[in-house]
Amino acid sequence: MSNPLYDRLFGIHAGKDTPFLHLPNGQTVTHADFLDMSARLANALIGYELEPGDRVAVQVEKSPEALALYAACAQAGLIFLPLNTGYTTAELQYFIENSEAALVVCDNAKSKGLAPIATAQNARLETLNADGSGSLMRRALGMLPAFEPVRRSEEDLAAFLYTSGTTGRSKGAMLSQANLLSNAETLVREWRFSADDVLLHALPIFHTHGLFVATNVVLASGGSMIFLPKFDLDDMLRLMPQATSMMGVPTFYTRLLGDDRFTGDLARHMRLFISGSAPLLAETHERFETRTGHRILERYGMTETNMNTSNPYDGERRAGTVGFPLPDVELKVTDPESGETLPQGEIGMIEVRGPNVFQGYWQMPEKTTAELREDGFFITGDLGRVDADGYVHIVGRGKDLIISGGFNIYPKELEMLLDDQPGVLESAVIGVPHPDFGETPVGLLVAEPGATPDLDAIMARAQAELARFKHPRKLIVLDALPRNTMGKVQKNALRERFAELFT
Ligand code: MLC
Ligand code: AMP
Repeated sequence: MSNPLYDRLFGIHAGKDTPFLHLPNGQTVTHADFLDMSARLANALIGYELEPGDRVAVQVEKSPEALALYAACAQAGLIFLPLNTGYTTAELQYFIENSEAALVVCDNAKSKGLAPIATAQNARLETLNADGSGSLMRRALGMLPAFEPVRRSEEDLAAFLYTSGTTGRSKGAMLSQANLLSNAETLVREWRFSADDVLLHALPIFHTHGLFVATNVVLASGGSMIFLPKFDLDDMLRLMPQATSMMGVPTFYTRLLGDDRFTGDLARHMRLFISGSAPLLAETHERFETRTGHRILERYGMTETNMNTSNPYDGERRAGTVGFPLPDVELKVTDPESGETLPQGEIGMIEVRGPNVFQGYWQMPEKTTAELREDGFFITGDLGRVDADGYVHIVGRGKDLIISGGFNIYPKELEMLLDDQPGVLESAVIGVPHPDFGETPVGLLVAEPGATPDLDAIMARAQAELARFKHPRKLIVLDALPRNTMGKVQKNALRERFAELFT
């Protein structure tokens, strides 16, 4: 039976004793081992009486078993919904409810808090811990290592990834099998991945970058990965000589460059360094080339679209640009107000269309209509221009978004929390430059008349409710927020004023 995602990423490796995952402890998981694990997990999932199309919400640490759960969902026709390990129980409640998940898989440490939420949702709750233990694997280990993939077509949904909006709650971006496959196969060709590749994989596997770019590309090419639980500088330096390629957010590159042990010698065996998820400073690009002789290949994508553009493998990788639209992606720059295409070279809203573009937001037809045009163009929210040579430049964001170390933070979510705190009249959250994370959030508060907000208590509240990466790095009380004649807070003025807070 046909199941294109499973067949083309996983099934092609059936019976192969070739390495797939090299673990930091020196162990290797072969393709055959991995597929055994996936089949056992698929059997376990089906045993929970899940139906094709059901959502499986997964908040677990990175491990081979966690990755096999992705494969198992593909094999069993279930929709994989990975969640940032930093999310608090309060944040998770929304995702579980909104997606109407049928199964929630979490770490033991989170299961107590999630149990009532899962019960209220009529969802099953199983555990999977960083070391592969937990109720899910316990059950899977008793299953057969064979599972006939559930029949699916390319149009069927494979995954939901939640992405926040400038206003309101997070939206579940629905990605079809074709969305994932078309992008993976394009990237293998564009970036020349092959079975000889060993990718140094230190990204989390709950976002587009680590899961759909890095992992799918390695799967589609038959290569292997040095699979690290997280970015650890010592591990990176120790293992880089065994790798041929690396994908990372800009923080990976600045951290490597910040360590004198990172030399051209360590990177000699490498064929390709790729950066994305946030802007790579031209200065980082240049320092990296001076140190190693390698020019980083920068590409541009997002949750709703996977990858849209890439600098060329052969040809000039231009610092400060994200390269050309991928072969099957159309890109245009439009007037944000009218939607009309602008003359070449002008700055406007980037819109993209192609087989990579998602199917819409889960149960949010108005949001889908607002961002995904009827003719298939997706309004990215990124402002950019295309230069005379065809290179795309991202020059800013039309959406109010902060990217810290590759994680997105929507100021609105923080502002709503800050506005609710005792003694706070109003607030504005801005991203300011940060040497390690690129940008970091700062909360600017205006006190109610006569009140003195307790900043420590407010910070503690934010820490209790929001994932660690979203915590404001600093809270500052101002007399008033600058506003334009329309009454809109002038965040640009605030960003300028506080630009040097951390640099
Ligand atoms: C961790 N922390 C962060 C953070 N990551 N804070 C702000 N921003 C981040 N990105 C917290 C930690 O919990 C810790 O809290 C403290 O900050 C310092 O931790 P650290 O040890 O310095 O951080 P580390 O764990 O090393 O993580 C940093 C990182 C990681 C950059 C390696 O964030 C990372 O792997 N980022 C990649 C994100 C990513 O994959 N993005 C792709 C999205 S897909 P405490 O309390 O312990 O001090 C996408 C589409 C596309 O955007 O185009 O790719
Ligand atoms: P996400 O929705 O988490 O997938 O984040 C996607 C956003 O990250 C994009 O809309 C861009 O704003 C940003 N982004 C991704 N890659 C790059 C890049 N190479 N340069 C600048 N911004 C990027």
